[in-house]
Amino acid sequence: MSSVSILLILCTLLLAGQSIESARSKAKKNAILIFADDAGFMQSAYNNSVCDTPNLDKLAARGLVINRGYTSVSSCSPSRSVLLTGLPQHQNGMYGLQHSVHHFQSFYNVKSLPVILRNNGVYTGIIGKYHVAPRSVYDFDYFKTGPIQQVGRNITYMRQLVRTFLRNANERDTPFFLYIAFFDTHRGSWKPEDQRKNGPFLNLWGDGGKGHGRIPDWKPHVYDPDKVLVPYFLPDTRAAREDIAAMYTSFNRMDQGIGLFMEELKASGHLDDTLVMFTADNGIPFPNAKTNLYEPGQGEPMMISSPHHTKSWGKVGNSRAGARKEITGLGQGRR
Ligand SMILES: [Ca+2]
Repeated sequence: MSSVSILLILCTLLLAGQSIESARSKAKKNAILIFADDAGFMQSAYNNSVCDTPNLDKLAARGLVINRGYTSVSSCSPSRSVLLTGLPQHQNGMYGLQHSVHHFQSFYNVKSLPVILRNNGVYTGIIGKYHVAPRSVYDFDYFKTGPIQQVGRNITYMRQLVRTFLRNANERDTPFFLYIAFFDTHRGSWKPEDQRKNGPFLNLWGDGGKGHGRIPDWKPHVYDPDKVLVPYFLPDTRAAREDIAAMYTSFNRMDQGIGLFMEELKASGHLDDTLVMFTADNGIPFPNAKTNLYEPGQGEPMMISSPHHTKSWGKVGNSRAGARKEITGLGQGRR
């Protein structure tokens, strides 16, 4: 069973089961799934000591770090379809990418997580990248999927959307499921002029530089290419190091966004009745990783923070602590 299937089952059991539990208790149980795009193992929880991830570190301290998480397919739309249906792509129909000429979509009779939850009285929302179809299969009550960069990288804008969603949930007085799908750390445009302006990972977009705009809540971190950790599956070249440094900035922006969302969750009164999960759709956008069946393409970071399972806080699931680090000597990757 893939890790995303486990997540789906967790959500369904937790949320849909409340119609039974609510007869006994007024306590609500909610879920937030934070989904990164093409993100790797840059958190301290996975032994990266260079990229700053204080908010994912806090989440790790409040939850379980899964050390053997995998996607079903190392490609965006199919991975998301599996996440949201619990069915492998050959059963849900999303064999390839949804957008443009690829034009894949799931079968009309597929039941997705948000629709199942809605039918059980759960308020559902998506903020960020969608990349699945059709809407009738993958529908949410609160649907904020564009403009794409604004809903996936502008952490101030995303924070406002999260606040609105949580306010709506409180007004409805129902449990909720919120799917926050970042565009970070996907690469930006391949056009040389766009890369020069915004950086290869849109790492300059919104940093306050000339023509970049400013994301008010973001404090950009710039990384020295000489100090980044080059994974074992990449050549240690200047070009690779510069790309990794840019990706760290994008990853750190996401981390800062997660900190903002957790503040909003706390302010809404739901920090202690909400399951928070973090994972990604496929490996990092580098050779041997994204779209490949190798470990760097299929392996995903994964954390699950449950306020009801405090004994698991700070622990690592299926740990072989230090083994990977010792084998590669790189200090980056799973434990
Ligand atoms: Ca992706």
